[in-house]
Amino acid sequence: MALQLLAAASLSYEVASIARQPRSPRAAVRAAAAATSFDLAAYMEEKRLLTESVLDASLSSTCPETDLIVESMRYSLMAGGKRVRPMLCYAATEMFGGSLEASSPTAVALEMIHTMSLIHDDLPAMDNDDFRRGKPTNHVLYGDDVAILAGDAMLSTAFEYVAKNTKGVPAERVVTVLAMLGQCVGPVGLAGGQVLDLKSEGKSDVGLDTLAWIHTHKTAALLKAAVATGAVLAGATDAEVAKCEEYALKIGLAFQVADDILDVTASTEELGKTAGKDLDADKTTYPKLMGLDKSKEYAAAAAQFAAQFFGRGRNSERARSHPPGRYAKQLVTEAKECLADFGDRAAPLNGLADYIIQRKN
Ligand code: GRG
Repeated sequence: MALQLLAAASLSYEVASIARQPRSPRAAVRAAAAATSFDLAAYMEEKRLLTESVLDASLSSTCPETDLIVESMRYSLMAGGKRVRPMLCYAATEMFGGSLEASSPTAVALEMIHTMSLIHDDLPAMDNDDFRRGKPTNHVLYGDDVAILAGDAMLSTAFEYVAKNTKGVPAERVVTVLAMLGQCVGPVGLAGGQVLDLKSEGKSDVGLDTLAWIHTHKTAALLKAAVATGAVLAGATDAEVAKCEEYALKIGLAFQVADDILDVTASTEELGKTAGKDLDADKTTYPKLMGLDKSKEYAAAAAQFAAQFFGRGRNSERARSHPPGRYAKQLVTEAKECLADFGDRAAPLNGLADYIIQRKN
């Protein structure tokens, strides 16, 4: 099934922009897709289906002794989610003419790392949340002990999976990918960003620079790794990879700003996770530092991204009523400029950036 989807995705991408109607019924996605000649809605749905398929095939218990931990891992891995990181990886690979087969193990690893971070983020020692992706969190179902170990096992499996399953790619590229994945989880990645985030809670002297550092590492680092690894696997040069990383950091920052805003504006049902957690924990967020109105303008790009790309209806209306601010426009313009050399091949990544703001021209 995964291989069939891989083949279908490779073939159909060629004609997607001219021949296909968006398969997603989501009006917001259709509207944004219509803003570009590229059929982003179809592209996203194709990559989402591919991701679900390769994830499903990536993890199974091999003996009765591992049934419980693998069940717990699969529970969170297959719980849905937007699959943004695999999509970014696939889009970058295709931009440089690489094959989806070559990047699929890395796409799996990215989603495993992301899922691990969500399991750990939800633990009582961290954000203490009992609701994620519209379902009870891993520790609520399996207990803190198993959830911690499921996260740990998911992290190590991610690296094992890339090392064992990446085929047809020179070994040095695979080593580079493994190094990039390792870096984005460590002190200058998810873990470091999360530590500073936790230690900033309840403080009144945390400034925008610190907040940007938190977001750049806690959230944007994995998005950066997603785009960069996709590029590396396809044989992009160092300079090309650097352009991709710059692009990803810009959209990554906007992505987390949207999360901050949604935490205070959207409902638990809409989010699929408990709303208002940042306020409760007195976290440093853009709304806290700037006020909600100013941060909405600052991050109208991100609100658009969340509302339209991710189909949150109530937020689509909100996003429409808050035209993009100067900073948001600049952010997306800069992100797209990073990909200017790649011409039409950047359409999928540019399409994602286009969701960040609603352009008037
Ligand atoms: C254990 C080594 C180690 C690291 C983990 C817990 C942690 C350290 C970091 C937290 C990282 C985190 C949860 C950042 C928030 C990122 C974010 C915006 C998540 C939401 O991503 P979406 O919207 O979620 O893509 P879905 O559910 O759609 O996949």
